[in-house]
Order: sequence, then C-alpha cells, then structure tokens
Amino acid sequence: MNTFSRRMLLVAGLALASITPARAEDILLTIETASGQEEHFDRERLLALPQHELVTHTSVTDGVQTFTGPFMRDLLAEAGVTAETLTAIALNDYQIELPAEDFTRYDVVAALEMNGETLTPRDKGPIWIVYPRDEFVELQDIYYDYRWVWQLVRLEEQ
Ligand SMILES: Nc1nc2c(c(=O)[nH]1)N[C@H]1C(S)=C(S)[C@@H](COP(=O)(O)O)O[C@H]1N2
Ligand SMILES: [Mo]
Repeated sequence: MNTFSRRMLLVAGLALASITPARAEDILLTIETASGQEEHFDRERLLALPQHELVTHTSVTDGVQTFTGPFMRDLLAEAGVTAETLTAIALNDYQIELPAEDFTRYDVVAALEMNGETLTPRDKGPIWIVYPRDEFVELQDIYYDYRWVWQLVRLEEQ
C-alpha cells in the first residue's frame, strides 16, 4: 500500500470514529422503545445522568453494600420510555417483566458500582438493578428479589 492510500484509510477511520457515538463493544445497555428504536448506553452516557448512592443489604451478599448509579426512572426518561411494563434481559438470558411504577414509587438504582468498585460481568455487572430494600419492609420479599436483575444488558418497552 502506498503512502497516499494509507493516509486515506487513516482519514476514513478517524471520520468513522467521530460519527459513531459508541463502539459496539462499549455499549453496556440497550433500551428498545415501543416504536422499535434502540437507545444505546455506554459508561459515559450512564455516568452523564445524575449519580446516586444507595446503601442496602441484598439477598445475595453479606452485610450492607453501597451501590452507585443513576435512578432507573432517569435512565428510562433519557431513553424516552413511557410504557407501564418493561422486560429486563440479562447476560445469562435471565428475563423478567418489571412494572415501571416501581421506579416512580421507589428510588431504584441501575448500579454501576458496588462499594466504589465497577461492577463487571463477572460480578453482577455491568448493571445491577438495586431496590432500596432496607427502607421499605414490603421490598424485603422474594417477589421483589426477582426484580433485582444483575448482569443487566437490555430493557424492552412492552
Ligand atoms: N441476571 C440474573 N439476575 C437475577 C437472576 C438470574 O438468574 N440472573 N435471578 C433472580 C432471582 S430469581 C433472585 S431470587 C435474585 C437472587 O438470585 P441469586 O440468588 O441466584 O443470585 O436475583 C434475580 N436476578
Ligand atoms: Mo429466585
């Protein structure tokens, strides 16, 4: 390859990089709206939303944990979601329906970090839906534990 074509390839590559909002491998979460449109969230877009701390016990860890991430309702608003029901899909193909009402009634966090450490797919990441379990006795129930989706990668508006 001559210098000219090498330079053109570089220019094309840079142009592509600047118009692509997020590289596929950087996308942590995809939200499909009722119209079939997909909103993609990389870590940067998730961190651009107001971040909140939620300190709570969980049903699968010992002691109290500090979770950090955006509120689910802010995340859904950012994606333009208005439906009453969502399907949450995890890396391990776990799938469950979530009532959007949960997120207006409670400060549910789409946790990106636990105790200051980034959640990785190896450890409940990239996103773990965390309910304020310690604050509301009705949330201390297996019925809600099902909704603590870990390894969340996709939400679909129903
Ligand atoms: N990604 C994912 N999230 C999940 C599950 C799962 O299998 N995969 N199980 C759910 C269920 S049934 C419960 S009770 C809680 C705790 O599940 P665990 O004890 O298997 O961690 O997480 C929920 N979130
Ligand atoms: Mo469960």
